[in-house]
Amino acid sequence: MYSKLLLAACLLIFASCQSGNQPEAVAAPDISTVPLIPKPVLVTPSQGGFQFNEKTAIYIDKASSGLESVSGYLAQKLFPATGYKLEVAPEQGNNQVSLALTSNSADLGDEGYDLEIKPTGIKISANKPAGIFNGIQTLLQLLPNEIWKSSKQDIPWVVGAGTIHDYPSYGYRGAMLDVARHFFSVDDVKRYIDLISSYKMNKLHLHLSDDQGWRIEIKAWPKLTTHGGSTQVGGGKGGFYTQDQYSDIVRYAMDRNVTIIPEIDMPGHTNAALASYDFLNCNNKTTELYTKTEVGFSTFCTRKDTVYKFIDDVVKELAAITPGPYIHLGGDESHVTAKKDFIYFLNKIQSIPKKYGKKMIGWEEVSQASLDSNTIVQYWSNVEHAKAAVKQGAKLIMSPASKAYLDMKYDSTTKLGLMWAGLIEVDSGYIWTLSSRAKEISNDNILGVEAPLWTETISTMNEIEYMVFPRLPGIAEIGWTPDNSRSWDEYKLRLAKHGARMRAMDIDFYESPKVPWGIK
Ligand code: IFG
Repeated sequence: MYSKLLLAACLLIFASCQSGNQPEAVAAPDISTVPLIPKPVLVTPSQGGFQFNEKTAIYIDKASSGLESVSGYLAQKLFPATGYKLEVAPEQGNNQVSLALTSNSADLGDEGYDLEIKPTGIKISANKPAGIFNGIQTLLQLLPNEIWKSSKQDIPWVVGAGTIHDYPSYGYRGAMLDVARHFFSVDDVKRYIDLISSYKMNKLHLHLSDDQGWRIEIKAWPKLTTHGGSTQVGGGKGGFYTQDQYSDIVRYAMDRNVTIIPEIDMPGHTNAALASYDFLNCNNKTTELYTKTEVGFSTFCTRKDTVYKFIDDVVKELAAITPGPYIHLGGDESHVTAKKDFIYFLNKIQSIPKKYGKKMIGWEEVSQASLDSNTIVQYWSNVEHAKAAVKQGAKLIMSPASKAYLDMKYDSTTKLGLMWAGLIEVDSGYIWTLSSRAKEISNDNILGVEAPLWTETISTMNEIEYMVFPRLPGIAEIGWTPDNSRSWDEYKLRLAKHGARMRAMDIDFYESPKVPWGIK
């Protein structure tokens, strides 16, 4: 009886707090029961909730500059499903989502936020716009799943009251999309950015060149795309991004707190370039275009000045259209490059990104050379290379193939994907921590995590989504949520309830038998 009275009282209080002509009071969900991914650091529910309506506005704190983009993003994300056009209000008041940059919470860092929801309004505060963006992602996940619908839904847009204090464990939380084996359109890449940014991932590494295709226009060397971009695995027509299209992707990503990291793989994985320009080959003969999926058979000629001039031209043009601080120059699987030539090559190219104001990232094999102090090493399969990198003082991006390669099959029945690094079911892809790969590798050597999707066997957005979901949300959580507050037994229940959100996002995800999808 008592609890019924209490509930009635809460509903009454809730109903009376709302401004504007409110429909009958609606129960507000307890925010600690909403299946948020990644799991926030601290969620404190309180009674009642906030209901959006056509008068709800956004307020930008007068002392906060640089919030126009995130404010526009919030309005753009809310409009399709609610039909509410959130205007920016000139003055602070009730029935608003107010955004403010404050520096009174040091533990938030650059990407953390405080989200406060009261019946009278919502407030997101952070030290930087990135934190506001991440607070918006959490607010969107607190809204009904229908918020992802592209047409107006007539439901009460209610968010439970309470506060969330949240910030990431690692600064580098990323995904990689291989657009070289199979080419993907600008729209597909933008969809991928929408998806990874909704889980607070902030890096997208684009694998832009490989044996099967060169995917970015380089004006000084046009045949890289007109010839080298003309096909793909299986012999299809391939494709490439003009520099304008690449800049469009970069802008779209930037508006979603995602930094684009372009990769031109070298000296191996270079057949598309070797087929386009003869001088890149030691025998001065172009190779044939390649549409199968072997690796390790190609190499730039490492002793020609013309090759380094070519690389300089490529990096110069790429750096000019890449506002982010990183350029990835590959370095993996150079099986036909003599070791001394490989090391000579690596020692020469590391200065090129720096010349254009960028930091170089390389796959773990680059740690066989003497690493420039700025070079970042991406660990993927041989932990000895990762240890060698740490010994040289390099920072690591953790992408262990046996845990984070999203092209690995889920189990032996998965039609898509490969299995050379093992099978990665949803539980296995979640049950690991970045600093447990070797005792010599501790958190102060680690920038964060990245989940690569290689596309030898993947050629459509649906196939991307099937291989990437539901494992990517787990990777996002490994990068965001403290290890000591993560457990598979709790996560699998939250992921099960989160399934409805992925369906509302039109994600064609793999319904793993490891997850109790039916629970409420
Ligand atoms: N290894 C190759 C990729 C791709 C992958 C497929 C790296 C760094 C196997 N290199 O992973 O090009 O073929 O799982």
